[in-house]
Amino acid sequence: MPAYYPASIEPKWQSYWEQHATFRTPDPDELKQAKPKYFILDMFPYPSGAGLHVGHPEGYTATDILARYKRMRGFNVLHPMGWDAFGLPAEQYAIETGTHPRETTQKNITTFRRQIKSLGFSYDWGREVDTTDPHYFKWTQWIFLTLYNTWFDDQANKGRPIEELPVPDDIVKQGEKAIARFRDQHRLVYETNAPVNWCPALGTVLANEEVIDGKSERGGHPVVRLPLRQWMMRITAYAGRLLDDLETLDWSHALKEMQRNWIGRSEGAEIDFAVTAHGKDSPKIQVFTTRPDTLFGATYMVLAPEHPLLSRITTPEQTEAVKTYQQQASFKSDLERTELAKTKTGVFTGAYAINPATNKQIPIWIADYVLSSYGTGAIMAVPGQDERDWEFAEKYQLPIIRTVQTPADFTGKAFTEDGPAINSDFLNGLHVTDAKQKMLAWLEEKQIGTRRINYKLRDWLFSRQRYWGEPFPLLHRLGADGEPDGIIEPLNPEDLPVTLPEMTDYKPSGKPEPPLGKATEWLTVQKNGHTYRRELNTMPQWAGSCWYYLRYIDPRNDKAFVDPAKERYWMPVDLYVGGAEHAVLHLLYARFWHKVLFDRGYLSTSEPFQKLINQGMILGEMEFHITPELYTENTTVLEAKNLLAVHIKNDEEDFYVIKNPPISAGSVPSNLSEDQTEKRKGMFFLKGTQLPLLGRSEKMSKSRGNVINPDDIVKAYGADSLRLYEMFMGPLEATKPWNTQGVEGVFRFLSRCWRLIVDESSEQVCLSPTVTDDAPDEETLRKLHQTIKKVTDDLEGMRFNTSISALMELSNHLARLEKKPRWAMKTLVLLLAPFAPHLAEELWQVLGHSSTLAYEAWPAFDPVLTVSSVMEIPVQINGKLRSKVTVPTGSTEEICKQAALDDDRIKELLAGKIIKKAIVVPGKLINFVISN
Ligand code: ANZ
Repeated sequence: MPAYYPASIEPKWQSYWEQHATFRTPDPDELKQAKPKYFILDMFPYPSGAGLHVGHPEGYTATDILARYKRMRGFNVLHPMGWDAFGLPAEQYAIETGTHPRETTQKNITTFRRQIKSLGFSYDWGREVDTTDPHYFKWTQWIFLTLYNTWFDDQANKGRPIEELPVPDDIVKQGEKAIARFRDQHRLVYETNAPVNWCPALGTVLANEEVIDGKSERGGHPVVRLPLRQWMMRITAYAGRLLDDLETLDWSHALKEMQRNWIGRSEGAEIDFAVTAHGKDSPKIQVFTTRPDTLFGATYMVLAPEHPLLSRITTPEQTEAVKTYQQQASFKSDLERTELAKTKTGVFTGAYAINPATNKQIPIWIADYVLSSYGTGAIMAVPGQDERDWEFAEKYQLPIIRTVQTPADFTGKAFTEDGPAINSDFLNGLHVTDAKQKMLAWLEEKQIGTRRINYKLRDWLFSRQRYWGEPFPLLHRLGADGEPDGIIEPLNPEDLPVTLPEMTDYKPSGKPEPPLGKATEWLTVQKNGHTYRRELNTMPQWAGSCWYYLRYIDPRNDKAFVDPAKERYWMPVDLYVGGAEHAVLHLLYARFWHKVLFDRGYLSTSEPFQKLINQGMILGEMEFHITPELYTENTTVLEAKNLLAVHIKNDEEDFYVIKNPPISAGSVPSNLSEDQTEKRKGMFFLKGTQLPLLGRSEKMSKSRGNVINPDDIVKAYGADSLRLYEMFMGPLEATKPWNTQGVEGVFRFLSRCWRLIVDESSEQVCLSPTVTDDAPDEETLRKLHQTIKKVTDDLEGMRFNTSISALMELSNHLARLEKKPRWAMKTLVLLLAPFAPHLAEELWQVLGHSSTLAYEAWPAFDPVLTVSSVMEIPVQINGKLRSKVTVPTGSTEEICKQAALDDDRIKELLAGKIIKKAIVVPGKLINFVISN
């Protein structure tokens, strides 16, 4: 009767853990004895209305297995969970239905929490955080102020308090406002007029990643670029450190590469070009180039349409054309101007500059493929060596001079590879690297150029014109006219948090202005005899996730965002697991904040996440299609009694039957199930035939209808099976297709473990009479030690799938035993515990224990017993092979010799003989030298 029935076991243990606070993590000062710490972190989810997806439990199960394993190994484990709960969907829903975003968010959190708890993860729920909770975002605002009050000292290469910023005397002389402005220009948080993506149809400003090909991701509405007052964070100041410190991290090469590419370090030079025909005070245009060696081939210059010098250098005849072009460019995003642009466009300014190497006049153009936000916003164009410049030169008939010798077989246009310099005077003959160095030295000597490192990384556009986000803790002082007078007053820490005003109307105003502007009472503040207006922007969703890992360390502290002693104990995060979609921005932003807090003395580590793993994506179930090419006119599809036969006439003509896919001739069936197929040499075939199939699985999505809901799996098979299956699918980091049959497979394995220990013939759950106190036999002993070693090594290496295989093998072995040694059963249960904790707890109880196994010691293995159990060794007498003996692998000389002496044949041959010498090479051979 008591078959394995997870629905009765799992809720029982979940409430046991909750009631006993089994996974409450003690603070370091509560520990009675010193313990090594292990901080294991999941990327916390955005609690969407759709509920948990099977992709979530993948990473959560991996970390949970390790958290449980580490506890059993004596670590003090910090394993928390929380909610990244600000965000656009709740606000859009509020606009549509009038439901307050807080309500929607809380409802979604409740669902997520229930779902996550139903999977039996060993989180310390007492440390749960919610980014929308004022007790939490009070500290997000506090950290914001810390960044606001920090400037970056290039010399010291670190952030320092704004009060320590040296203010030049002439500014001090100009008074309060000038000093304030000077400081504002140097803060890590600053204001600027930045172009934003404004979507009139949605009535909101969108983040770059919410705009696809010039249209809003939601609804596909046109998006225009508008300049708007924006808050920025000076992440670029930290570009060098964000790049260099990647070296110290235990992250995958691919992940580090993504970060490196995003930061995009470029080594090159800044070179000055003098503009002609402007008399003595002719302005200089500075360009950034990574190829100073090509200077002799710079036949024209291009400025970004926004370049500030344009108004000075453009000739009257060209002014109109330049203005029109500037306006057109202002509507385009950087992406549209560069990667998406089909052709290059530009306008001549009428002005010329001098190429400092050739002393020749070259025309100055503007073109939108040059971006104002990179380098100096101006380039020297070298069409011979740069493809973009070539295309432009060809279109506008500008001269092209090659400065690198092309190979004889080169037929292309711009030549971007290495080769000897030509047409370049003192550089001729030198290859690119040497030519660069020589040109740099020449430029420096003539004082027309300097070495320069640039980064692709842009400052972080930090403000959003939305309701459901953290308000900025800043006030704008109002002048007599009721308008901001330019003085900004940060709030004092004791005035935090600034909470959101209660509103009923979340509708956008139709203008790119923040909805908080409608909260008239909330936005005006009286302070020190002045009237202020609150900053109306809110923070982007990234803000809350920039530091949540620190709050878990000390979640209820209302004096500080984290207590320094606790921070020193827990940081850095030992393992961080999450999706690759956060491989760039979230990690860069969090590392940036962390470094600032470190510089300001609030943290003890300069990097937050020591080791990081990206779990692979889980795709929908495999679908199988008959290879479409096989549908020729010779293919006929016959229908008979619900069976479909596909008949193919070709050289290997055959007759195939497919079970009931409702297809018609010419259509491609895709609902073959996996058991109707077989895989040979990496290809899928219709089972038992030569008919090739295309096996494919797609991303899970609502529209494809292939989304798997974890709740359904838990209901049908239990949480332990879901956990085990997600780990058994393949390596954690691989992309894997879902397969419900696989869940059945692991369910059968767990049922077998159950039957090993539980007496199924009894009415109640009790120990099977086959479990005895007998000592395990030699083979079982070795199997156990080998499995302990395998599972331990695999857990350390995060190879969950292979450790599960080892447990399956062990259970098969144990199932074959008539009498099952209790010690073997205990070991199996302890090894299983991190993977299938509910079942393990239940079996542990059946084995006679009265409390949780969560802190039981992890089984140890004896290395001697882990090697393959026995081996044969040849036994010689006077060099002649006489017999073979079987000994345990790794046996000592003594044991080998004794085994040989005990061998019947050897005993016979040695009878009455004197052994002069016994040569024993353990594991290889035994040779007795005797006198005849
Ligand atoms: C002359 C040259 C010759 C260049 C050549 C390249 C190849 P990275 O840093 O690797 O992306 N550039 C500089 N500033 C720019 C801007 N604001 N907008 C668009 N392009 C810009 O590449 C830097 C190179 O991109 C610079 O080197 C410059 O073109 C261009 F054979 O200068 B080069």
